[in-house]
Order: sequence, then structure tokens, then C-alpha cells
Amino acid sequence: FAEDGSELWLRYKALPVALSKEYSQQLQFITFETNSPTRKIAGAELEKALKGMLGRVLSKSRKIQEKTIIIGTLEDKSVRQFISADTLCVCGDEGFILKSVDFKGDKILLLAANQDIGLLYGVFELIRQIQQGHQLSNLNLKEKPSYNRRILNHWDNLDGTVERGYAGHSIWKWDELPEKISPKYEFYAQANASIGINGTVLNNVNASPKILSDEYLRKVKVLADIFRPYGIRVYLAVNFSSPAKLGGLPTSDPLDEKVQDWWKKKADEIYNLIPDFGGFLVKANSEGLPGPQDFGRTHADGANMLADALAPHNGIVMWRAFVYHPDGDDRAKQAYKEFTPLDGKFRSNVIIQVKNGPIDFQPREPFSPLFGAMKNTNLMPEFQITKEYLGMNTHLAYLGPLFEECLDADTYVLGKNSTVARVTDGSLFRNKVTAIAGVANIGEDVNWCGHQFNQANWYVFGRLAWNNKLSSGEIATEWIEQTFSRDPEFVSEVGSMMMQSREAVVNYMTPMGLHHLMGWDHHYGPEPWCAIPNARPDWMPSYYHKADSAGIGFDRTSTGSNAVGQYAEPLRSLYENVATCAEIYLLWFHHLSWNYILPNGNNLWDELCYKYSSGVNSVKSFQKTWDNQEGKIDEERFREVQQKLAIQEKEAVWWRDACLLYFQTFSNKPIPEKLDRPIHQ
Ligand code: GCW
Repeated sequence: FAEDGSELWLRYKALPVALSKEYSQQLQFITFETNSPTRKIAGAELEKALKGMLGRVLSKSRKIQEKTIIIGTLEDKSVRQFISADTLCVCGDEGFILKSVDFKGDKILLLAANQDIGLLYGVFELIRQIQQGHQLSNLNLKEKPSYNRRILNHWDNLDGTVERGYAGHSIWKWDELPEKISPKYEFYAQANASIGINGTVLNNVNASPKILSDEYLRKVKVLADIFRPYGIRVYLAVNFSSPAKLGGLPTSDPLDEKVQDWWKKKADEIYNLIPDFGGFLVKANSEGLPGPQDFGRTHADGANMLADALAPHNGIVMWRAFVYHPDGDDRAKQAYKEFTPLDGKFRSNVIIQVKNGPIDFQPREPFSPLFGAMKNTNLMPEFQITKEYLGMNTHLAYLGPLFEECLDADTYVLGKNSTVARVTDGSLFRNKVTAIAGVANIGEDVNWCGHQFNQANWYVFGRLAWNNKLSSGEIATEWIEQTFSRDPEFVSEVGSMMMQSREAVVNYMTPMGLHHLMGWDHHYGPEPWCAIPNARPDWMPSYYHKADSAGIGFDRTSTGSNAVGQYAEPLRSLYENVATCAEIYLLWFHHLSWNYILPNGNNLWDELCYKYSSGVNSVKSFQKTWDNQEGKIDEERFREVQQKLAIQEKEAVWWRDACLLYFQTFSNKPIPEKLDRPIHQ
């Protein structure tokens, strides 16, 4: 069959004979009552995986004996023998314990959870352990997800297009639903469950009111029914003007009783069809979308109205903080300014969804200062898995380090170790609702994500949402071993390439804190010079780089836009002071002279040149690394990645040359002799 990437990381290829024998010795029997849809799925998945990897299936046995794996909840007598409710209670509703326990002088495996869904997650963990060739006899895992809601956001339109989607059309076939059901729906659920994702927003945040029509809700119901046994709830992005646009009301004012009533009835209608519906995601008063401010109301008024409609059904509202206005202050400051005054004013079933950085999913941004700034409001991070600004489906960029950098960033809001992870996962503020979202990179392409390595970004998002303490390096290794090969050299070489890949993109696109130099509408190639008459200034790259004959960079210090003022001490002072501001954020926070001398002795212009060149050199080294892997994996995926790396190399050069030649018109300095000359002169 074709090695086209369609199976993602769920490949279950045969293990080497010796290893497979070893596992077969340890695993011969299974005690597992598969008496619910979720358990059936778990049982079938384990069977399929073991068949693939070990070439055999386990014999079902009621009696506990050596070489058994026992799977179940406390409802199962076999499990109660080995574990108490007290021990299991740390796992919550979705976690599990997977460990090796003593049985009559022998070791057997136990997978226990409080709910069936925990068993499914545990089965996927066990499969992962075996796929990676790990020892089972010393397994002792106690897992509970970091966030209660781990959600993919699809920016999929009802006409089948995907906003910022680079893997083909939407997988949701709205025109065929509810009658025709694509087999992809179930595989999608399976893949997500395997990495712990438990929610999906099916439609674009630039939402069509039509999604809430009776016709569409019936289609949505079909998907919800398919996803349910996989522990995945469906959510919808809603258009704030739906009462007027869909319901025919004269207004959508959130304080109007008829409007409130319309939403309540709509919620009842939805829950009637989908009893475990997750809730709404809302982009309001942002980029031209309607919202409560159209009626002189606040974000809190709008969100609370929806929250009240959903509350009787236990639904939540994810209200996005992605707001900025053309006539305002520094764009990086606007969300904070608009939202912090509303702290404490949101209902307990509202959560504010905040992009990782203050601007917009750039290759690198400091974390958004909103994290930690709203201590009395639920708040969740939003990452972008689809690589809108990082080379889309052609460039190889593993986003694990980007996600990790944000989650591990210390906000200092409650002193040291107030990381973004801890201010959002409930460990610091005891938030009622905890959640994390990733904008999906999934489409109809055979390999699901456009680039084989883009699958790793879907994977790492899920794994970090499950456990925000995992390292992106470990996750890369897991992914490679499951997706490609367990050959140690392959794993280490490809792993190190992946780990450097995001930094390479930063270097050849926007090094040292530069941002938004991309073409203003497509966001793919370089266009730092772009100036469209009468266009919004904050959509033009010059708004961000501010290059002039004196220097380059956005002054966000206290004498500039004072965006630094939105960060807690000591960060504020660290960023404020050019000598202590991390080099990766230098031009984000400072406008510096071309002659500014960096700690390594280079002036700013030369250093920029070196950074751009090093980005290009990294890509060239990725090509060599990849070429070395020939023969270690299937030809099909090998060639595909090789060809895309060739595009990436060409375009890294394009980025370097475009940016340097343009900035050179201001710096008036030569490109250092040692470096390659731009080829696009
Ligand atoms: O990143 C920008 C994108 C828009 C997107 C918007 C958002 C869905 O360019 O395409 O719209 O952000 O996050 O709302």
C-alpha cells in the first residue's frame, strides 16, 4: 500500500523480531470487558496495534493469570483487586494509571481509569510505549491531563474552503452531510483521541450565521455522534449577529431580552440534538466581525449573555481576545487594554482565548501580557498549528519549541515560576474552566496536513495539551519513532533537524525580534517594503519593522509605546533595558541604531546579516541531513520531503535576499564579506 502519510502516527508496523518476541512473552492474555462503545474502540485499537506490531492478538481471559493485561475501571472486579478509588482519584475523569503490578510472584500489567475514556487514552499510551520499544515491566504511569479541554479550532468555511488552510479543502463535507459519512471522520476522531484531544470547533471563527440553522445543526449532530465514543465534544464558532442575520430580529444587542431569548432557545435546540455539545467560540469586534461593542456593550456583556444561554446545559463560551484597531495604540497593547478592565466580570463558564503572542502567530513573539494579568477570569492559550506565517505546507518547521517556549515563559505575575502553563492550567489561579486551543492544519490532502512534517505539529499540540510539562524534544522523538522509523541514527538526526527547524525559520524570516515582514495578505513570502496607499497601517510591514536611516525595530519601551508596561516585574525592566532584553526580542522592544554593538562585538546590521545567513545555512544542513536518510524510510515520503526542502532552501534565500537588500537601503552598509552575496540583485 502507499506510504503516503495517510495513517499519520498510527502505523503499527511490525517490530523487530527479538523485541516482538520479548513483548509476546510478557503479554499473552487480556482481561477487559468491552461493554461500552468507548471500550469497544479501545479493545479493537489494541488488538489492531498488537497484530501489526507483534503479529499476534491476546487471548481474552476472565481469570487473572500471569502474562495478562487487566484493563478497566473500578466497576470491574479484576481492577478493584489491584487498585483503590483513593489511588485512582488523582487521575480525574480522563486520566489513567498504567503500571506493572505484582501478581503471585509475577508481573502483570494494569490499566485503570475512573471513566472509559481514560481507558482509551491509556490504551493509546500503551501502544505508544510498545511502538517505541519501551520496557513494560517497569511501567508506572499516573496520568491526568493538564487542561480539561484540549481543543482543535478548524478555520473551515461552510463552502469547503479553509482559511489559512494549506492541506487542501475541508474534511467536513457539509454538502454531503448528514446522509453521507466520510470514513475520514472516524479516523480523525481516532487520531485526536490518540493524543488526548477532546474537543473540536468545526467551523471558522469568521463564522457564518448559517452554522446555527436547523439544517446545519443536523449535520453537526452526525459528526458529534461519531466523535462521542472517542471522548471528543463538538463546539461551534458563532457569529454574534446571528439573532439578526439568522433569526430575523431587529437587533443582536446582548442586553435585549428578545436576543437573550433567541440564544437560549438556540442553545436548547442544540442540546436537544447534541446533549454533550461543548459550547461556543466567538470572535467578536475583531477584524470587522460584529460584536457587543456595536451596541455600546462590552465583551463581558456579550460573552455573559451567551454563557447564560449555555449554562443550564453545562456549555462554555470561549471568547477570543484577538482584537486590534487601526487607529489605536501599538497593536501589541490593544488586547490587554481592552480586556484587563473586564477582569472578574465574566461568568464562570466563560474563558478568554488568548493567542500565544500579542500580535499574531509570528515565527517568534514574546508571550501575550494577558497571561496572568486577569487573575479573576478563566483564560486559555490559543496556538496556531497551521503555519500561516511559517512557510505553510512547503517549509519544514516543527512547532514544538514554539509552543513550549510560550508555555514555559515566566510571567512573574505571582512571583517566580508563574509560567504561562501554570497561569492557564489552574495550578496558579484555580480556574474553573481550563482549556487550550490549536488552530488545526488538517485538510483533505492524503497526508492530512500538507507536509509530512506538519503532522508533527498536530501531534505535539495534542501531547502538550495533555501534559504541558513534556518536552518538545521528547515528543519529537515519539513522533518520529511512530511515524517513520526507530533506527537510532535516523531518530537522532531527524530529531535534531526538527528541533532546529523553527529557529531556522525565525532566522531567515524575522530574526532578533522582527515580525510581520510577510506579504500583507497571503503571509507567505517576504514583503518588508510593502506599502499600499490608504491601507490599514497595522497591516503593513513598515508598521512593525520601522526601519529608517537611523536604525530598525519597534520602540516599545517606556519612552516608546510602553508595551513593556504590560509585563510584570522583573520582566518589564528586563525588556525595557536594551542591555538585558533577550536578543531574540531585541527589535520587538527596541528601535536600535544600525551601529548598535551587540555583546558579541558585531554591529546590528552585520548581526542581522549573519542571522539571515544562518537561517539559510540551517536549511542547507537540513537538506544534507535528510539526504543521509535515503533508504531508511519509504521512497515516497523520502522524496516528497526532499523536494519540499529544496523549495524551502530556495525560499530561505529569497527571504534573506529580500530582507537584507531592502533593509540595506536604510542601513547603507555592505553585507559582511564572509557571507554569501544575495543572488537576487
Ligand atoms: O492570523 C490572522 C489571520 C486571519 C484570522 C485571524 C484570527 C480567522 O490572518 O485569517 O482569521 O488571524 O485569528 O481571527
